[in-house]
Amino acid sequence: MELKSPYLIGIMQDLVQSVSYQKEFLQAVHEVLCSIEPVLEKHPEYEKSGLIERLVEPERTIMFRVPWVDDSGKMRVNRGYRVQYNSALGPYKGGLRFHPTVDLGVLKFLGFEQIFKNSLTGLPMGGAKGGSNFDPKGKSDNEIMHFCQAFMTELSRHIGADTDVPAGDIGVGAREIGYMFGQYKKLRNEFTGVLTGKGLTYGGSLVRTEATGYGLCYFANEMLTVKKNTNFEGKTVVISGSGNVAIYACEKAQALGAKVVAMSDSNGYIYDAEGIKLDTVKDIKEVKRGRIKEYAAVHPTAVYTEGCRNIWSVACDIALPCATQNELDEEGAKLLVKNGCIAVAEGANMPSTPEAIDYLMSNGVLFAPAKAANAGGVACSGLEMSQNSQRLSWSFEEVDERLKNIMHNIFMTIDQTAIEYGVENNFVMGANIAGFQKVATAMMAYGAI
Ligand code: NDP
Ligand code: 2IT
Repeated sequence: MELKSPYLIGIMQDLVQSVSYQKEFLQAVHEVLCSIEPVLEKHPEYEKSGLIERLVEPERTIMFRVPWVDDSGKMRVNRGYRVQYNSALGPYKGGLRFHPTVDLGVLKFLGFEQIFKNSLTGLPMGGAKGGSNFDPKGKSDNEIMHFCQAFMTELSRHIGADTDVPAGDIGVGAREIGYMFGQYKKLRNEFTGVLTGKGLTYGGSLVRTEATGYGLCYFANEMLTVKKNTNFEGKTVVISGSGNVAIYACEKAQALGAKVVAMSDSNGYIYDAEGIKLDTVKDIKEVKRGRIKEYAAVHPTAVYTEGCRNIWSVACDIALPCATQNELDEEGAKLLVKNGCIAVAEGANMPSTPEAIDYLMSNGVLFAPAKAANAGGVACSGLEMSQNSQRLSWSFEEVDERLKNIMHNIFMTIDQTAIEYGVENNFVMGANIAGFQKVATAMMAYGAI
């Protein structure tokens, strides 16, 4: 895709000049700006009020030192961040990522995407993202606790149930949320819904653990039903990653009648022609915090291949990239098309490169972009916030039903938006335009802020 509007070209050029090194951020912005060009044609007042210049700039960025002591008594220092991107629709909301690759560019891309994703959920949430370049791999429980407490000691000054509500992302799950929530509660002497993804005994919501993966499958299943008159039943599925999103995508895909044949981590992938035994994956990943390689030792008929990128060479009908950004490139997309893949739905954030997306869409593969397809996680976080405000907990069935409804509404919205703009089946444009419209309308209502 290429930009044509001089206004948007100017904004993109300024960004490229000022933050040329923030590659992922520039990639995310470029895609959104390309998509919203036709909306700007209808709304010349947006340019006059500098709407897009404001939209691409975070409202606030917090960067801080995180000093913590490791098990040998040595002082370690990491960098912590919170990018509070846009609060037009509600309190800042978005996950925290702990991974050595985290830097400002990565968090700006994630925070920027989160604005539109949260808008699509229909719930009142702004967009944010945060995290640290801390690497949880190989750290003891004690070290994780000390790091989380040190991280929250600073972060606690900047967040709050009505201000900014973080949650998990890569490297941040229930254990980390527990340590951070405990520290916040102690420092502020208040018990509020300041984080989501909490444990069930202290304000967490049923279904939040499963929500991103389940929501992804609800979305993909509906897309297949409406657009190709088919569904997951009897399909072969490949899922990259083996973390929170991948595991619960696998669980729901299997429940919907599909056979999942491959999963991965950053070291390599397993192929099990008989279908992945999810209990084994859960035991390795959730209980033992081990490597996916160990699956082949438990199930000798499965094959482990070193290196994660080749997972797309495994033949499938449906591919669900659920690991990390830019993990599916044009080469991977070509393999998927060659092997007859009919749908790709993104569980991870921005897992497909722009070239991969172009290739998939121009070869008739249904493509569900992350902003829409993985919105179930943050949507369920929004439901956790509602329950916390009410001081009530809803049943599994109730939350799951609401999640299904939200994913259904997102699909309908982006499908209809794409049709309205003359680009039927282009869900990238449908999602970007529909997500943007609500944020733009709110920002215009607020005037120059
Ligand atoms: P987890 O930390 O639970 O799992 C991450 C998985 O991705 C692991 O299998 C990990 O392998 C793999 N992975 C991470 N980084 C890389 C990398 N650089 N190269 C290859 N593999 C990698 O995270 P989640 O499952 O929560 O998140 C996965 C994706 O889903 C992310 O893009 C996240 O932003 C997105 N997402 C998460 C939501 C949530 O609610 N958790 C909601 C919406 C989107 P290894 O163990 O080897 O590092
Ligand atoms: O990318 C995402 O949407 C998340 N990591 C979940 C954010 C949240 O606030 O639940």
